[in-house]
Amino acid sequence: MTESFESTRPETLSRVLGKHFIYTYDTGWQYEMYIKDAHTIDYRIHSGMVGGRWVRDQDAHIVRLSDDVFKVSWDEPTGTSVSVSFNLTEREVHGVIFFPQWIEQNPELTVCYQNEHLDEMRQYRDEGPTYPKLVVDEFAEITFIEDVGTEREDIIDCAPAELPDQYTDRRN
Ligand code: FER
Repeated sequence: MTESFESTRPETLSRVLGKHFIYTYDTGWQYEMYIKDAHTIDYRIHSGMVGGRWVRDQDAHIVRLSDDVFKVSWDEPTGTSVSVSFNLTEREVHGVIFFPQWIEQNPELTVCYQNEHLDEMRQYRDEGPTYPKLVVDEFAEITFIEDVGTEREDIIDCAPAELPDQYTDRRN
């Protein structure tokens, strides 16, 4: 287990806890995240380099930067590190993803329901190669937000699929 220090203060997170987001990066990569509680996210990747991948109960560090800006950061069992900031007022996201070299070479190895392959992912991570990492830093537009409350197991509960327009067009 990696040592971890964090500044998450649950009492500051009421505006983001229980939120369910769908957003599209400027690259066209489409992601979905559910903020399950102050330390936990579920997510699905609908399209992009690792489209088809989905994960539940990922431990995350979640902080409030202002009334409407929150940052969610975590370290994957694959060795990928991610930090995603949500601007709720402008419905804008900025994400930075640090991919180990082995994922850039074979992204399909991570395309699965990760919870059923955790040991396999840690093994790939430890085999590498890790460096040089692929750093992807991109803005995204939030196309769907709803507040579903915390601790729900029925928000992200199956593999990603093609999303209907109502979730991918921000005019909705
Ligand atoms: C995101 C960017 C990257 C995100 C998840 C990832 C759910 C995860 C990438 C990976 O594990 O390969 O905005 O949100």
